[in-house]
Amino acid sequence: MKLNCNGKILDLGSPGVMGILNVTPDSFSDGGRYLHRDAAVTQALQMEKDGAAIVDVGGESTRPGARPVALQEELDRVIPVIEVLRDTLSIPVSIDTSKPEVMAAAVQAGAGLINDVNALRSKGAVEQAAKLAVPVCLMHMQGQPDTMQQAPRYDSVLDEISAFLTERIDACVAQGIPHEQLLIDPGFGFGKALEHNLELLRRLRELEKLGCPLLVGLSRKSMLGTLTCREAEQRVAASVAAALLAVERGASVVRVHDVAETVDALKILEAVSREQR
Ligand code: YH5
Repeated sequence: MKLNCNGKILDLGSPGVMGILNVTPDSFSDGGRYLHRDAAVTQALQMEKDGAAIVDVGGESTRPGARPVALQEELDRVIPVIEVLRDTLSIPVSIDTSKPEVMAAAVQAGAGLINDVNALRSKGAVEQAAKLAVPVCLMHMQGQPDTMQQAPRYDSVLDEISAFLTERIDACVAQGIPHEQLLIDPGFGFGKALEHNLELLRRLRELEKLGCPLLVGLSRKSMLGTLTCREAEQRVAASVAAALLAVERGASVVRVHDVAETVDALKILEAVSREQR
C-alpha cells in the first residue's frame, strides 16, 4: 500500500496523481543557461501544491513518431532537474526513461521510481533496475514509437496486454525485483487504435488479477482528441473524465498534465465512494 521511493513515500492507500514534467534542454540561445531547469522546478513545486502524489520527469519524447534522444542529451536534460527536486519536494520523483544509464544517474540524483514505457526490455535494464532497488512501472507497447500507430492489430487486446505484462513481471521477479515493487500500465496510445484504447479502459479491472497496482496515462492523448475533435491543449475536461473513469475501474495512479483539475475530480469520486459514517 505504501511504496518507498528512494526515501520518499508514495502512498497508494487512495488513488494518486502523477504530474507530467517534460524537460527540454538548456541552450545558450534562449536567454539563460538555467531557464528551462528553473521553469521545470517551478512547475514541479506547483504540482506538489496542487496535490500531486509524484512527479514524472521525462527528457525523451515518447510521443508517436518522435525521434530517439541521445544518452548525453537525455542526462543533461533530466539530472539537474532531479537534483533540485530531491531537495525541494516532499513527494517522490519518477524518471521516465528506457535507458539503464539514465535510470542509474536519475536514482543517484534522487529519483525514487522508474517509469519505463519499454517495460525494462532494453539491454541491461532489468539488471540495472534490480540493483537500484526502487519501484518500477512496466508499460505495454506494441511495436516501436516511430511506427507503432501505423496499423495496431490485436486478436484480443486485453489478453495480449495481460500476457505481455505477466511475462515482464516474471522477468523482473526472476532478476530479483520483488513483485511488491512493481506497477503495471496498459500503455494507452502505444500501438493501439481508438477501439483498442476504449476496450482497454472499459475492461481495465481485468488487469487487477496480475496483482500489481495499475498506473494509467490518458492525459491529452489523441484518442481524446478523436472523441472531442479538440487539439491537445483543449483536452483538459476530456482528460479529467478519462482519469476519473480509470480510477473508478481500479487505477491506483493516473499520469496527468493537469494536476489541480484531476485532484479535484478525484476528491469528488473519493467522497462518493467512501462508506458513510
Ligand atoms: C503512459 O501512458 N505516456 S509519454 C501523446 C499525446 C499526449 C500525451 C497529444 N509516458 C505514458 O504522455 N508513461 C507517456 O498526444 C508514459 N504511461 C506511462 N507509465 C506520451 C504522452 C502523450 C502522448
